[in-house]
Amino acid sequence: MSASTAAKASKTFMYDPNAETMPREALIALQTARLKQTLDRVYAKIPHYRRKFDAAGVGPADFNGLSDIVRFPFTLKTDLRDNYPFGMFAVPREQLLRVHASSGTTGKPTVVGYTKRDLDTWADLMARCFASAGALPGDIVHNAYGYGLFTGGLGAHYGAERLGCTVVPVSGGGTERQVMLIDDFKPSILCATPSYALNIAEVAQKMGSDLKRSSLKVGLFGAEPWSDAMRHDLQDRLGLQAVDIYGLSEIMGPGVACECHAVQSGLHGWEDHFLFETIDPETQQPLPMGATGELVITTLTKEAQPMIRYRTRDITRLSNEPCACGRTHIRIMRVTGRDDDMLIIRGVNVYPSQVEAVLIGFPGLAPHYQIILTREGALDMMTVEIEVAPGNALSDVERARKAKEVTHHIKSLIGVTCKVLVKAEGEVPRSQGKAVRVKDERNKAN
Ligand code: DLL
Repeated sequence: MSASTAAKASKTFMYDPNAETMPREALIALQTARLKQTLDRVYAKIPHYRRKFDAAGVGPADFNGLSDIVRFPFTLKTDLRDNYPFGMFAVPREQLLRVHASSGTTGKPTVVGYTKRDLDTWADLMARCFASAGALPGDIVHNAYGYGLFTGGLGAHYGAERLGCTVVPVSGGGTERQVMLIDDFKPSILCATPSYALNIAEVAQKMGSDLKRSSLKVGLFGAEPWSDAMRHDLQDRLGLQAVDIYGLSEIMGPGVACECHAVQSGLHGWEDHFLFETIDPETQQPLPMGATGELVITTLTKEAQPMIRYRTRDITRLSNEPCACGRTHIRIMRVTGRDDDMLIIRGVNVYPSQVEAVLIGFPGLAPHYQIILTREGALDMMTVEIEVAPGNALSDVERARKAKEVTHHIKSLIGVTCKVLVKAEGEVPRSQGKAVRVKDERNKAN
């Protein structure tokens, strides 16, 4: 490590350098011991796992090292649904201090629960994330993640407190008030989904508040896929360093992995608490390090609700190349989208975040977009709705010309043919939390 990198890295660790810079051999030994315990516990305490292991012909005794994990069956979101609401817990319900739930696309939500120790671990890991993003004790954290059943608000809240920050628990919505509070309280850290951060930036501009010159220094953005183009746009509008944070309720909530502010490339996955694998979503076979596929996570320390080989549906790749910040944990490279969000348009696979990367920074356009799917005959059609940049009223002819330019760019960069509609200012819906990027009208009666 060069002297300047070392200096940068040393500033980076405000939380738990020993856990984050553990040598690989020590990390493997810790993971192995913790996984062994986890397998014993789930087999003994959760009938669902016992049945699944028995059906697959494996048991905790078959685990003799990390590479044996591939012998164990996957856990899916449907397993949580089938055991709704409280059937996946390894402790009596009375020992849960909190539950969260994520809304499913159909029917019942997925319920997750935490013991006191789980909540402590979560706060510790979120504190690690804040520190890795560049937050310091004493910083003011403006937390615009939604509070409630969603894990974002409370997850960030207790992590920021654990690091010793002052939390402003503003939650999502009421965007003008958010801008006023940022102007008045002078937070240095902003927590929000990237799409909501963009909404805040836009409303601030309309209110005549220049957030670029505000107190904000770091944005902890996650809970939805976003592109590097969006990162640069947010950094530019908000005058901060936009850091990617990843997590999911089934595993814990936010804080499973986070970028470091020193390097901002790939999210450090906290391997002392989680085991990360990637698989080919089609064949379900494990992939080698560096290959792109579906992220699979096993929890190593969860007490209430351990997860064995949970299929996240998130598409990414892992990197074990050393990071200049000094952390030894594996990096989860930017999640490009979910396996189930992938669109197949005339035989071409497309993720909404790829479309985003083309649209953002396009001259004369605002970074708001939505993808509408329709069906024409047997073919799926994709229409991309985008918006003119503020104060840039275009004539119909100019809009059609702009639409053509964008169509051409999407075709040449992603390889998919789509329609583009350039709408007037304010016509594309704004996000208050997780943005709805795709509207599926394929089954809508004409
Ligand atoms: O979104 C937890 C969270 C809150 C993460 C705040 C980060 C910040 P769920 O509602 O269960 O939990 O949704 C989890 O969101 O499987 C991904 O598909 C997506 N996701 C989360 N973080 C990222 C990210 C929270 N940084 C699902 N990049 C995950 C891309 C993300 N997708």
